[in-house]
Amino acid sequence: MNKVIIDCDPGIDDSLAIMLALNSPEIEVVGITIVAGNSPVELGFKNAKKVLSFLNRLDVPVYAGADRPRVRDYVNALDTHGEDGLGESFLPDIEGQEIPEKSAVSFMRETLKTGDVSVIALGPLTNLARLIDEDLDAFLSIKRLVSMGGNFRSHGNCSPVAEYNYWEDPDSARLVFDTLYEHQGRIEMVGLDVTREIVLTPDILQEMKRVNPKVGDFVEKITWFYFKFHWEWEHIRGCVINDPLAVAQFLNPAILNGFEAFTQVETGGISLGQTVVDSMGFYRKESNAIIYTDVDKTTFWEMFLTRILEIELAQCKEIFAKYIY
Ligand SMILES: [Ca+2]
Repeated sequence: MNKVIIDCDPGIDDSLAIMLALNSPEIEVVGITIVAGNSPVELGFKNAKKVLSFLNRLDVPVYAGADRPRVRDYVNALDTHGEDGLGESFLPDIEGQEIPEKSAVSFMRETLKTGDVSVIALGPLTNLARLIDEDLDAFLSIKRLVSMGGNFRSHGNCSPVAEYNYWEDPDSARLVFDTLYEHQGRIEMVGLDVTREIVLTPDILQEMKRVNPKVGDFVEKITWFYFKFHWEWEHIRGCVINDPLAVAQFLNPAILNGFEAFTQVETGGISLGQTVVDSMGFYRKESNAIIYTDVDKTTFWEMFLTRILEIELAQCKEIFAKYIY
């Protein structure tokens, strides 16, 4: 069994990623750690509990982590995710679920030491940077590190060149990439080049509701606000769901393709948060990142839909094939 920690900032697409992960028998989610990002950390904690409660999986522990970026001021993304961080679904808080004393970083320190636990990071990398500060060995023991963040050829989503997670806390992202370089580690960067290909359209959502009303209605509740946002800003009919792709790639490494390169994150100026990918090898430095550039959309959607809707592949193909292209 592959053990994973999901480090996230739920967040609409984080919630979909948690749903995918917990419906995947190949992995055991040993804990969910929350970082300030899309939502402030207390709200992210509450939202994780709402999703776990929906999935009947309140047994999965949730820990609260960093409430602000390493250096810069915290800017939330509630304009994108709604004032409750879950698409203004205003689902009720789950009773009796307090933030535990143990911090996200303490939990990571204990859990990662065994060397057989991976991290799927779906928010800013602040918790991981704090882990580097507090316990470098534990950080270096991460079995596999998959991060939704950054971009290579694709334009940014909160500046012309920067993706939100790394823009929000570029200093932490920088430290994570630099530390991996120093210790011959790797981060798998699931950036906007590939996540922009994953668009949940109204057609897909409609069929999801028909096939599994309970799950479909829940997904509609949390994504509807996001649909409106995408129409207003990007004129996309549907919404880009970034985070589940990182989970899918963890489960099936054939979904994404890319290349290895030395990569750094800019921490100032007009390129703040940009991932500078040395794809041509100018710096003659060893790679510290796998940069994904191609996505097998059909395989992604088949995995996502069969698992969260709990349907067979044949049924999935029959219903959804016409909407996935
Ligand atoms: Ca996220």
